[in-house]
Amino acid sequence: MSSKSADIPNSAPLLRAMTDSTKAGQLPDGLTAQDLKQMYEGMVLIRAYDERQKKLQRSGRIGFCVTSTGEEATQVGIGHALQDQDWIFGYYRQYGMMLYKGAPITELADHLFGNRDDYAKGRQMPAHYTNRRLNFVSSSSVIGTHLIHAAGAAMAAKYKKDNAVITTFIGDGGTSANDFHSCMTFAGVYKPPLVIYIVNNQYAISQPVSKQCGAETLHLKGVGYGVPAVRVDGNDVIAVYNASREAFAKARAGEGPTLIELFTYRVGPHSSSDDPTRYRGNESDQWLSEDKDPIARTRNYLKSLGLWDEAYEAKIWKDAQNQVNEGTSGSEKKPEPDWNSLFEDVYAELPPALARQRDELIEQESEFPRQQEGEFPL
Ligand SMILES: Cc1ncc(C[n+]2csc(CCOP(=O)(O)OP(=O)(O)O)c2C)c(N)n1
Repeated sequence: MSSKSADIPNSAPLLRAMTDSTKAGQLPDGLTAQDLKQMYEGMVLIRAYDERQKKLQRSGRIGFCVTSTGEEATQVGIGHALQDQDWIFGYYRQYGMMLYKGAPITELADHLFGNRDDYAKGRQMPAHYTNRRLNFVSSSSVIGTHLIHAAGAAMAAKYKKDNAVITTFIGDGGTSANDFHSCMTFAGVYKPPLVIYIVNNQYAISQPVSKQCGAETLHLKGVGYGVPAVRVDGNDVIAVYNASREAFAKARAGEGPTLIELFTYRVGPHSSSDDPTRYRGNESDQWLSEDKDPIARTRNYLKSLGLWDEAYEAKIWKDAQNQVNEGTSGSEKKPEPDWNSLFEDVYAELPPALARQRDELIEQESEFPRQQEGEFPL
């Protein structure tokens, strides 16, 4: 590694499942062959979606995107352990869980294009997804604010005894935000059914963990607040699943919160506005190697179980790409939201001053033709 590379903390062991040689060739406890293939296919779909997002952005058809290439196992391992009544308070990099839980690609793409069917009506920052059916709560662009909402929701779930687990997510950099510490205080004191994930992908934009935090590992931040904490190999989908299943069972049994540090790597840029080669050279190449890439590792594990062959591989990639193509091409053709929609959703009855502004805007808009469809206005 170059001197610029992330300073990988290694003083606490990472919980692993797939790379334990005694386990190779055996189905893990509580998972069927079908589960493992479903998880693998889920990760493939996320990567195919990321590839499409990048192309759409590079060709100027969407303005901005965020990818999670390299972090697929963190999302699928957790997604597999979640139950329907559970909640997800994530940030911009957890959309893979929505895909895994069956959110249609079109829904995600409508949001990226900010078109008339975008659930946020073009008002949210792109890549800030949400889904009511999946209890996937819309996040703010301000890092960390959702963590205190999650702690509050978990306390409510405890009082209501509704058997829901609340999950929340923060990046390594985000653990420096005040809201992380407020969330941890409430979690430690009130012991609600909350599972806090630190997705340690080793960088907060250009800042490696060693420049963000004096502690050697991030899971230690749980210990200080009285929240049991574990450190898991975030590129091992079964280890992520196992840790989540255990934490969720504890939460449902009234045994309180858990903090899970998922040690992983962001292979791509922070967002489409970032150029990571400027601060870490070509370091990311090594994280798509057979022994690190979560998809390659799961593929090798499936092979060891006799569950994989070339025809299966070709089929699932083709299916994923078709799904992504169909989902995104429809979204591109849809028109932008109506100007009218800017004035909806806050007041049951629009105050006269706002109604006047709306009428003026619509009148002006009819005088100036819109930009061509598909042209991003930035
Ligand atoms: C309070 C706040 N400070 C700074 C920013 C700018 N910002 C956006 S993303 C980001 C880095 C976040 O890194 P990390 O928490 O490690 O998550 P990752 O993107 O690596 O998954 C920063 C500093 C912000 N959005 N909000």
